Amino acid sequence: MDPDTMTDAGADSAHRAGRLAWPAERLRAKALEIRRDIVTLLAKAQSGHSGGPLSCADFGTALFFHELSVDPANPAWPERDFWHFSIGHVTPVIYSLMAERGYFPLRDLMKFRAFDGHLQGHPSCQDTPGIEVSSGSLGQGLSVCCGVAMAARLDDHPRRVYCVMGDGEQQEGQIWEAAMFAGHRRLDNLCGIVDYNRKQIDGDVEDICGIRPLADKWRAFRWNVIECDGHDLDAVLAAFAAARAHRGQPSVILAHTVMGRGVSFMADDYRWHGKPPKMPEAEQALAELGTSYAAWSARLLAGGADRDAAPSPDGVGP
Ligand SMILES: Cc1ncc(C[n+]2csc(CCOP(=O)(O)OP(=O)(O)O)c2C)c(N)n1
Ligand SMILES: [Mg+2]
Repeated sequence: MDPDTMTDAGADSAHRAGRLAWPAERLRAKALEIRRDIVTLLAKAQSGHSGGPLSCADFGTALFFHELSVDPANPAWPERDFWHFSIGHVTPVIYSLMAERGYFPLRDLMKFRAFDGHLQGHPSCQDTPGIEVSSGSLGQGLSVCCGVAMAARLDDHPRRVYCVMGDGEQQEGQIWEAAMFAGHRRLDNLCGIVDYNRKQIDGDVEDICGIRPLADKWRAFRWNVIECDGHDLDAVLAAFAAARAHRGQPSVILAHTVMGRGVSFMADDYRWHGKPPKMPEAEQALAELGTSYAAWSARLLAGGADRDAAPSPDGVGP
């Protein structure tokens, strides 16, 4: 199934205008830049989470640069899709995706967690344009997304709703209340994405409070379950397309990932859940990613809002 050639029956063309629909090859190049951003902004701040942001980098890039219909120059664009990271601690990837997509200047990434910046450690809708709902307290995001999806249904609005969750986060009871509601209401405009990296803050998810068999659990709550390699962009695009095409049930994509993916000494190690690289570690990480701290921080500091990546659906804007 080729996601680029799929058409949504009855999809509203105004709503679809904000979708970039980049092909996998271009997404792979952007995902590398996202990883460089993540390491650089963490090294500058010397505070924040490394592991989860790196595991979300590939499917996150597909979400922002292929799937979502948004207008970064006008975050409140009424036709927009709704996206929400229920795992608020992965701000390094959220902010990188937002800046690279054109929500705010790339240089702002160098003020992550800084008093004179607008990028809090966890997403704040009062500080950052484009953040719809603050998050950080795990378990709440799917409930928010259920409300938005239900409202879109009642308004007969073509908006789709995307909720990124963690695998450790699946231990939160509130997720399953929301899952039950969405399944019961057949909210097929709702798509959950689970960053299934098998690690959480203090170890292996299966050792701390096992979530297996996760696919069966979601199916039992009447969801359409799609599993994919969350680092294989062709597979991720196919998963998004399958979710978009599915009718009568919400879909959840179990994206199998590796915590810390892309940096050898962080990969698959839960101890990188919540700490930033020290500067020598960042230099090693950035060398593995094909750049250096000096080069990449200079690129960020020189960067405005790259709206080339994000043409305004209204044809307005830079
Ligand atoms: C309600 C709540 N309980 C605990 C925490 C602390 N906490 C932050 S991240 C995290 C681990 C989440 O695991 P996972 O969803 O797998 O994210 P990952 O470690 O893979 O980034 C925990 C327990 C929190 N933010 N909210
Ligand atoms: Mg995890």
